[in-house]
Amino acid sequence: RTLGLVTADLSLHAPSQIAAAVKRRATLAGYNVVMSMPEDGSQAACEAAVAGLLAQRVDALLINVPLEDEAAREIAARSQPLPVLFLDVGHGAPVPSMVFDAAQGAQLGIAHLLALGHRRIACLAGPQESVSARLRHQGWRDALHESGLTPCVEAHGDWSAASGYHHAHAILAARPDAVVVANDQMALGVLHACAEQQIPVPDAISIVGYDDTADSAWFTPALTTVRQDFRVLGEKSVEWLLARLHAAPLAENAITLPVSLIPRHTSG
Ligand code: IPT
Repeated sequence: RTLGLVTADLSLHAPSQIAAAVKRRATLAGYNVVMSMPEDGSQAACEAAVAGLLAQRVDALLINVPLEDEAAREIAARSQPLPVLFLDVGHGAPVPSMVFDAAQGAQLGIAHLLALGHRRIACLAGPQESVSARLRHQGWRDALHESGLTPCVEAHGDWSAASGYHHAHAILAARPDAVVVANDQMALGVLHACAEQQIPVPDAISIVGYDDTADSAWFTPALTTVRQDFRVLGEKSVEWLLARLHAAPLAENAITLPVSLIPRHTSG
């Protein structure tokens, strides 16, 4: 009995923590997990990864790579008749999905900074090819707009700490009061740039991350961030597949998981 997991780059913290959580829950249920990591972000690469897992006779599939609606629909069709659940698609995607609430997460980060009195807010978004990155970015803009504000500067990184560091230079040059960052790894790069330029965090600038990966409480200073509970995602996604495998009629098709703000020491 085997579950297949198609996963985004496991050198990134979030996908690796999701994979660990999936593995833990599957083991508990007596299932083995086989993983496949597509070579790039293309639909073809994802389809090849799915085909590879189907050839290994998996019983069900979890897909944790960012996919546009049409690509997800095709992959779901190719996976039939196996149960398949998508973890990184848009809210209205025409496939079974379990996704974190990106609009809520974006709103929480902006509301936190506004409540601290910040008005010049910079946005460091994730890669434009990622659905979740776009939703977080749009959520920030919407939340700022509600207060009559726009981002004072915007950039797109690739989720890595190196890209956060690289883009921090243009962002810090715009002298923002605060930066919302689409993930904790990029926030780590921004913190490094602040330290280098001797810009004190949070006294001169506040930083809010996104993910709350296991290391984020150990950044200097400890990172204020939006928590996506990867353990809960791993548990619930495996349970969803198990319910489908046992033909439980109650399994919902589009599940949104809430996120929460974890205030630590990079905001003030
Ligand atoms: C998303 C993470 O928030 C981000 O940091 C990055 O690791 C990305 O995954 C990789 O695809 S979490 C995902 C379930 C939207």
